[in-house]
Amino acid sequence: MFEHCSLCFRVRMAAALKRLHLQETVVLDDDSDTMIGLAGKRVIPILVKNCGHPMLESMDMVSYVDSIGRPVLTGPERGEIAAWSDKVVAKTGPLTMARYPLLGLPEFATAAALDHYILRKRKSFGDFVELRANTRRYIKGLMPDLEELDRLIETPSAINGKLSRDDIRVLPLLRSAAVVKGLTFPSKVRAYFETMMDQIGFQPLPVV
Ligand SMILES: N[C@@H](CCC(=O)N[C@@H](CS)C(=O)NCC(=O)O)C(=O)O
Repeated sequence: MFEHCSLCFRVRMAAALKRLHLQETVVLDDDSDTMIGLAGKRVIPILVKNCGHPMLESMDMVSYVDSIGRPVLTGPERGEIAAWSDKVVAKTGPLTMARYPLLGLPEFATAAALDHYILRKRKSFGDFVELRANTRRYIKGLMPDLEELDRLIETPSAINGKLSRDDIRVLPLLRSAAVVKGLTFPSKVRAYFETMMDQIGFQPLPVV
């Protein structure tokens, strides 16, 4: 996993909700060899089951983790929440991608790993300094989506009133968005974010 990765956080969140131990290994961004050795290709997250079999799809990993013992993600799912998650990723990326390297995260612990990340993300998102310089514009673009989410949240401890896969879709995206200094969550979004992070026992990432 990478510490900054929201897909990885889906799996970590599912394990935490179940109070299951998940052995977490952070790889350096340039350590493709480890990923290829486990999964046959460069991909994150990878869940290696106790039998040694690797899983490569985060939502399959969530289902697998939830199937151990009594399931907790039993609440209803709403199409609006999945649609919200799908569309918001494009709006958070320009804000978050250029900030992750500033957070002192373990996947960027060497100069080579950090530069590897910057080079590959610069290809899809553009220059990081320019992205950060346009923070206000990107926040403005994201706020209507956060207001929409505010209207969709049913309770602070489960987006649809009872824990479901929709919580797994949304909380990791909020954890990522929360790294942006100057981005204020609407009140129900903030309450949901704080309650859920508390429920799973994770501190938010640093804010820059
Ligand atoms: N369907 C996969 C998608 C995985 C995925 O897109 N992972 C990205 C990281 S967020 C990745 O592996 N990128 C390759 C890289 O980091 O070089 C899942 O949900 O687990």
